[in-house]
Amino acid sequence: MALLPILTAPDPRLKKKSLPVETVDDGVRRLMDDMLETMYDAPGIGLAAPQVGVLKRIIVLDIDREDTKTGPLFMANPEIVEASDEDVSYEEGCLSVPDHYSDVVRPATVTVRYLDRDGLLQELACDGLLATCVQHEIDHLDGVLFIDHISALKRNMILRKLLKARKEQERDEAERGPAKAKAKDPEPAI
Ligand code: GNR
Ligand code: NI
Repeated sequence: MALLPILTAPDPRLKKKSLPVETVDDGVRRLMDDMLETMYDAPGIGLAAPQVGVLKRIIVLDIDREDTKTGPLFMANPEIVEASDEDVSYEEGCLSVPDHYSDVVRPATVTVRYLDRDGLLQELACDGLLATCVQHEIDHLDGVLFIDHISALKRNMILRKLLKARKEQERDEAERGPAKAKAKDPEPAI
């Protein structure tokens, strides 16, 4: 198993539509396992393949709340086949939009059809946080982030802040590079 780097917005790969998996083979299973490990390490409750730069329709989830304990869920080609008329608002976050949270309105319950880790067709009725999360993850497969569901004003503010934070980090790393090399220089022998 391996930890995979998580892409953060703005990144063009997060805006692309992912392609369906043809068969759930060992390669797909390995990616699912690496994604689950990456998700637990982050930590998060869901992760979609495009977040680790792989444009395939694969998601993993594990909700562990008092009311909902799912255990690890692995889904290839997930599809919403039923959604409630009733909507709910939930404060969402995203590992690809670090440190920002917004209320998003989505159907309260959904039924998702998918291929599991063994390639078997499954259907799962979801409510509560699981329903929100599975819709958030499927959005990623279509190049949609939770900030695409909020006002353009808020979205652009968040994207500007993310870009600024990234630039500051890059600048810090560039400054630390030579500083580190300096620290390794031998002490002058007086
Ligand atoms: O860890 C996560 N928490 C979360 C909280 C509310 C709604 C959705 C999520 S998913 C997020 C992990 C993530 O970015 N998945 O794509
Ligand atoms: Ni996300």
